Amino acid sequence: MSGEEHLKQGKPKTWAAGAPAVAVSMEHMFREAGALRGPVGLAEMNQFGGFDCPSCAWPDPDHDRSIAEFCENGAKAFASEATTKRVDAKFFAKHSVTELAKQSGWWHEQQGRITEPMILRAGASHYEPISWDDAFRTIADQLKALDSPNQAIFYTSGRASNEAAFLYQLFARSYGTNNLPDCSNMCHESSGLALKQSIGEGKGTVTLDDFLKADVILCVGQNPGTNHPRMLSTLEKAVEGGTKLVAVNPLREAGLMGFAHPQKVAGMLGRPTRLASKYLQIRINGDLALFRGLAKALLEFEENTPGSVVDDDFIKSHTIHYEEYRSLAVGTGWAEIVRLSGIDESEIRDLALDLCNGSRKLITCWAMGLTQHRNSVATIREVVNVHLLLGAIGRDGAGVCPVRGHSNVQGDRTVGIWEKMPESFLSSLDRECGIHAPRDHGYDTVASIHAMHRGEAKVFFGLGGNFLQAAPDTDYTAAALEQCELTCHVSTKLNRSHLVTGKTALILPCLGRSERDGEKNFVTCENSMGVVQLSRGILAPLSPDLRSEVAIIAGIAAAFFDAKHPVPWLWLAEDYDRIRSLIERVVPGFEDYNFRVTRQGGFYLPNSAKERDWKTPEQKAVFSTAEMDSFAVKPGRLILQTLRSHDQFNTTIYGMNDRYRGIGHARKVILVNPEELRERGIRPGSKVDITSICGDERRIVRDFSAVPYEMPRGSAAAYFPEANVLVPISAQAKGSGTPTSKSVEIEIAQSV
Ligand SMILES: Nc1nc2c(c(=O)[nH]1)N[C@H]1C(S)=C(S)[C@@H](COP(=O)(O)OP(=O)(O)OC[C@H]3O[C@@H](n4cnc5c(=O)[nH]c(N)nc54)[C@H](O)[C@@H]3O)O[C@H]1N2
Ligand SMILES: Nc1nc2c(c(=O)[nH]1)N[C@H]1C(S)=C(S)[C@@H](COP(=O)(O)OP(=O)(O)OC[C@H]3O[C@@H](n4cnc5c(=O)[nH]c(N)nc54)[C@H](O)[C@@H]3O)O[C@H]1N2
Ligand SMILES: [Mo]
Repeated sequence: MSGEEHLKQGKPKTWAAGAPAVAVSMEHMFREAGALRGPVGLAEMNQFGGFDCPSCAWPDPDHDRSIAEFCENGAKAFASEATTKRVDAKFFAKHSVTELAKQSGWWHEQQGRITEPMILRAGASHYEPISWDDAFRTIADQLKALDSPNQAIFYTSGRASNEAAFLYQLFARSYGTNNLPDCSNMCHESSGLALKQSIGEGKGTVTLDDFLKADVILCVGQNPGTNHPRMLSTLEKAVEGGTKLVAVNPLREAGLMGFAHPQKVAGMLGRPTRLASKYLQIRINGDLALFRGLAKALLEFEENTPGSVVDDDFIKSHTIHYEEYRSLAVGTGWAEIVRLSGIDESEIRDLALDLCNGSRKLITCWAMGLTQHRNSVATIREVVNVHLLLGAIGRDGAGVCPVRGHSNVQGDRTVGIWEKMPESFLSSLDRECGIHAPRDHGYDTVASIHAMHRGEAKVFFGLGGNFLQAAPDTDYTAAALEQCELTCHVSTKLNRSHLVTGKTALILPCLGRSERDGEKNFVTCENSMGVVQLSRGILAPLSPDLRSEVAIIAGIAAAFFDAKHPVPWLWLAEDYDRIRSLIERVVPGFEDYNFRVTRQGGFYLPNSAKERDWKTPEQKAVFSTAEMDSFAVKPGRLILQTLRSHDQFNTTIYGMNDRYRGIGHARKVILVNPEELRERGIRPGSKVDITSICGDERRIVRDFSAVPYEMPRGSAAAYFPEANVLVPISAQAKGSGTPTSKSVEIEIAQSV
């Protein structure tokens, strides 16, 4: 396999997993980690007392785990981390930064683990080794030289453990800034905000057991076959027990249609369980209209048979603004609902009928298809409106389920990674740690990019992640990073953010989650359903020069502060129990942290909405009444969504295939509704230039292969991060600030 592009298109698949998934898992494991490291590591992944899968945040069963609680993409993530290939001083001596920057993301990923700290000195062409102490001193000196702590930015990607994340934000705030943007700003920020406003809790309200009790599960704007494959076993069990699964997605994704369980004989023989009983192929960004239509239909059924559909008792005792919402939904015309959603009235009524059996057990799951649009917050609040009508929150078999991405993105936020943590958190932090945390809000991801671009922020520090490639508007973000005095990344693998740098750049290589962290230390993570669990690495570290994220942060803090500072950084890093004790004192819900987390399966954090205790200003769940709209483009243009292929984890490119969609050996592709291609006279497989339009601004990428692909008229899709060049920095979701990576206005034209 090579990173070269030579597109092969086959038929999209109609089910996911089965024998091919197992074969691909094994191939990645043996190729990268070898016959010794591979099987030993994989056997411990997601087991009680083992390490947490470094891929997605889907929970593990609370009890009865099977001997292989992982999926193909978890296996790829593990293999990528456990690889025995090395990016060491010799590698960097051989390749200049300019030369490395010419290579593809796939090539970068193939090179292996970074094994020692490296520095790119001002004006130098190559990275060279640096000792840990000198690296810490360089960072501390640079931070001291700034005019204000707000000139530094501390980014976090959601793989950092609770312990690392807590220590990191403690350092940033002790230093004097709330500039703590994270990947969540680009991910589920809209979900957190919408849920907070509507139900007073920014997290989902269901557990795995609820899935087996639901009548209907709506899976909206999510591709679990690729991005949360372990979710398919849960969905299969639910469907086998009589639950109806309904998919809402512009693309017909294999993993929503069928699943062949790799641990079952029928699954291995390629006999899948049918999953979705209805598949609503919605227009991109048509979801607000769909859920408004669903509410309208439910209210109409209620008119006809009063007391049978809407949960009156719940609405009376638990909610406000019902009457306003009811008249808004009833007054919305069907024609408008159908036009904006692209879904027929009869289909919407049919779906509503599934919810009219009196038990009202609805779960709605969603991911990036809902969160990365201009009206995402309003859309997610509309989902909640439907749940409130049915009283489908805080009850068995019912609730809302934003399906998180990175394995600890939810935990990072819980322990303080946010540019605007509430006063309650900051005041406990001050009290328990003896610091004075600043109170002014910091920069989120997009604001950080602007601040660097203006030259107002001069140090960029990344705890994991690949900021350049994850952020919108790649060229603008690159120019922003290049303005910095220092860019510094704590990383496991080489990525493009190491190659587009400030004047000086540092790479600080850390242990991966599968590796042992000393004799005794383990870390903890919170999954998508609020369960905190321990994660203990098992493999020998690939190099003696790797340090844990905790040790790296403590090292920097100790180099920056003198011994009189109230936080004993190095002492905390010696034994992570000490960090957990501190978290326990600062963050509610972590009582007896060190004890409870060592129990099998960990513990659930409290969730007020699940208990129907509404932490909104009014102490009630709130119906919202947004204008119904959807992203519209000028005639002749298309709406582009940027999404993940089957062979990547975010910006990490494991391979060049998107097996379930039938696309092989290419990533610079644009999937387009076939008629749209025909009308433009663009032949399948030919090369097109894509221009995105935002006001007067134009951004362009060239030579993408055009692929006809079944989806609603007016839509297109291309892979993240290749298409990020097209996502305008100024296009953000209202309220949450998330870049609108799923609704970009574009034109396409045959390349010349
Ligand atoms: N293997 C693997 N696993 C991953 C990741 C990975 O890259 N690889 N990434 C992790 C991360 S950080 C995250 S956030 C999650 C992401 O998980 P997903 O959200 O599943 O990821 P995307 O590929 O962005 O897919 C978005 C889906 O939404 C659909 N969609 C797009 N626009 C709309 C719309 O307007 N309405 C509706 N209803 N649907 C729409 C797309 O067709 C696509 O199926 O996965 C996590 N897990
Ligand atoms: N256009 C477009 N843009 C998007 C999205 C989209 O759908 N479309 N999705 C957005 C979403 S949902 C997200 S979450 C962001 C993701 O943004 P990020 O989280 O910033 O990106 P990743 O690709 O997950 O980061 C990969 C890098 O993390 C490092 N790494 C891996 N494991 C570890 C570890 O254990 N410790 C440390 N310190 N480093 C490690 C490796 O060096 C690797 O290169 O991208 C966003 N960007
Ligand atoms: Mo994400």
